[in-house]
Amino acid sequence: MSNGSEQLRKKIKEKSILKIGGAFDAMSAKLVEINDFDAVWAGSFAISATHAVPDASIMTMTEFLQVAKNMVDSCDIPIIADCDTGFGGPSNVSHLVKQYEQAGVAGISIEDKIFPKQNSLLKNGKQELLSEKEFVAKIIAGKESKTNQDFLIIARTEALIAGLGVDEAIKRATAYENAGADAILIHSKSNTPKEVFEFCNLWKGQIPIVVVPTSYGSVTIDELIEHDIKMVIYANQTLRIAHKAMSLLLKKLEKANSLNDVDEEISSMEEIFELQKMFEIHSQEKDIERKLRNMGYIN
Ligand code: SPV
Ligand code: MG
Repeated sequence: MSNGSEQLRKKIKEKSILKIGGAFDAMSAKLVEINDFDAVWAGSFAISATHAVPDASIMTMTEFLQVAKNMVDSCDIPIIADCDTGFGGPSNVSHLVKQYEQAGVAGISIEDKIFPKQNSLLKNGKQELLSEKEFVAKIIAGKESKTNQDFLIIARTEALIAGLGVDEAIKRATAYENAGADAILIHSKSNTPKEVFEFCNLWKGQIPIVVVPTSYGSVTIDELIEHDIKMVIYANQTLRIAHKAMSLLLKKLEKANSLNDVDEEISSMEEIFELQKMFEIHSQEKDIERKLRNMGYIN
């Protein structure tokens, strides 16, 4: 979808908050869309998990890009791609911005950690930050590589994740806005929204704030709106329910005497046919048949 960026900017202007659903492939992205979310988060944790590899800069840019492209091809809502640390230095960010923009992705997120990064919520994970200057260089490179000015570069600061405190997070976020970022993702691993709210209260910038409340799940939409947070990303719940549902099903199926023991619990073939647009083939076939008849190939 080529106007994803424009659509995303319009929603940011018009809505009090955007709900962004995490997805890991085209089907989960489609389900996010069908269930009325504003945009899709193509997260590195979930996509790495579906390849059964760690969320630690193991997959390559082209592998992540292919997954995002599949989502773009199957969805009409904007796709936001989690590009970790930008897969390298400023030249890598420059390349990825061109590639993702061309693929129809609405925006990307890059974070100020050192490559290779580890998932932010991993207990005792390595969470070392790049210098502010080096990350600013990446933002400049990304901004200068846009051809569509609506394409969003979300700068994600991991200052709170690295334990550096709210003042450092504000300092970095301000520098990232000045360098040309289009939004700030402030991430936190705290189990309350306190430090994120402190950040919001101190924030003097003009660009929108984005949060991923995985670790502070009790926070409400109303509280997020009160703190002027513009986008909330539910990053990995679809992945975790898929993992749980498949595990439960397989446990039961392995012990089952017949498939009927699990039939009630799973989606019907028709529901999947609907999602993959199987029924459209019928109307396309009928249309081709009519045209062939008009052309005299069929009586
Ligand atoms: C992701 O979903 O891949 C994220 C968010 O980056 S987190 O897993 O919390 O780091
Ligand atoms: Mg990630």
